[in-house]
Amino acid sequence: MPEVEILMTGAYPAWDMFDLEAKYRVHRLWEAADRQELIASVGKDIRAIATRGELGASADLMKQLPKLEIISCYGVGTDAIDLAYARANGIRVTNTPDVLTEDVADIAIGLLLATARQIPQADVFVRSGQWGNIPMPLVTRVSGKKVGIVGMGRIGKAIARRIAAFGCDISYFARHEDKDAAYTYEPDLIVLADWADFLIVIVPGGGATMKMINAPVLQALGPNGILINVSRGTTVDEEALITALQNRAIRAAGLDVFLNEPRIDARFLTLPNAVLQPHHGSGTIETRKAMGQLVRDNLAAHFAGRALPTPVV
Ligand code: 8YV
Repeated sequence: MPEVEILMTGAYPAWDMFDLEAKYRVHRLWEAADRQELIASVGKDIRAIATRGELGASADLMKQLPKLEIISCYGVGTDAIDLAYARANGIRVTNTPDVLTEDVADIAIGLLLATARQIPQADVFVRSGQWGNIPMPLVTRVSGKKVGIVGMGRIGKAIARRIAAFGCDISYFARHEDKDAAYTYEPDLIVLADWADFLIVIVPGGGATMKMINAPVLQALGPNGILINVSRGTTVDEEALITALQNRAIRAAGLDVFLNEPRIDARFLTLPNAVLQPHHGSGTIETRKAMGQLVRDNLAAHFAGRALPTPVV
C-alpha cells in the first residue's frame, strides 16, 4: 500500500512529529521556503491535513488538495477551518475536545489573579529592588466578586467551577440558557458587563461572536472592571480594547489570544495594565500529549475505516 501523505500546516511537539512521521509521509508546510510550490508539487497526493486550532484550513487550501479526505485539528476550536466547504465536499473534520478543558480553565483563573493581584508587576517590583524603598501599590481582591462568564460550554463550566471556589457570584451570557448550569443566565451582554467586576470570555470564534466584546460592553464593564479572554482574538474589538486600556475605561485585561497571532498589535506590548500570554491555554505537557494522541487516533481511525473518536464534520 502506498504511504498516506499528510500535510501539516504547523509544528507539533517532537513526540507527535516522531509518531506521525513513523506512520505517514508528512509534508511540513510551515517550513517550506515556497508554500505554493510545495502544494503544487505534493498537493495532488495529500489525503489528510494535520492543523492547529489557530491555523485552521481555508477552502482555498482544500481546493488544491483533490484527494483530501480528513482534517485533524490539534485544538478544540475549528473556527479557522472552512467547515462549510469541508461538509460540502465530503471532507471529514476532527478536533480535540475535553482533553484541554481543565488547562484552559486554569489559565483563565491564572490571568484573573495575575491582572487583579498584579502578579507580573509585583514580580518586577521585587526583582528591580523597589521593595523596601516604596510601597507596592495596593491591588484588587478576587474572592467574593461578581464574575460574568461569556460562553457556558465545557470550558465555561470548568471556569465557573473554579470561580465558585472563590466565593464569587457567577452569571453568564450565552446564546441560550443552559439548564444544566447552576448559575444565573443573563441574555443581555451589556447588562452582564455592567453587573460584573470581571468578565471572562470563552465562546467559540467565528462570525457569530466576531467583536462581541466591543466599546459599549467595555464601557459597561467600567473603570474597575477586568476583562479576561481565553477564547479567540476575533471575539474582541481590539481597537476598542486598546483604547479602553489606554484610557483606563477598564482596569485591566488578561489576554491569551489576539488577532494576527503571533504578530499581535504592538500597542498591547506598551500597556502596563494588560497581562499577555502566547495563546498557551492548552500548553501543558499533559494536555498537549493528549491532544497529539487524539489527532493521531482520529487519523488512524479514518484510514482504518473505523468511526472517528471526535468528529466535527
Ligand atoms: C490551540 C486552541 O489549538 O483548542 C484550541 O482551539 O486554540 C488551542 O488549544 C493550540 O494552541 C494548538 O495550536
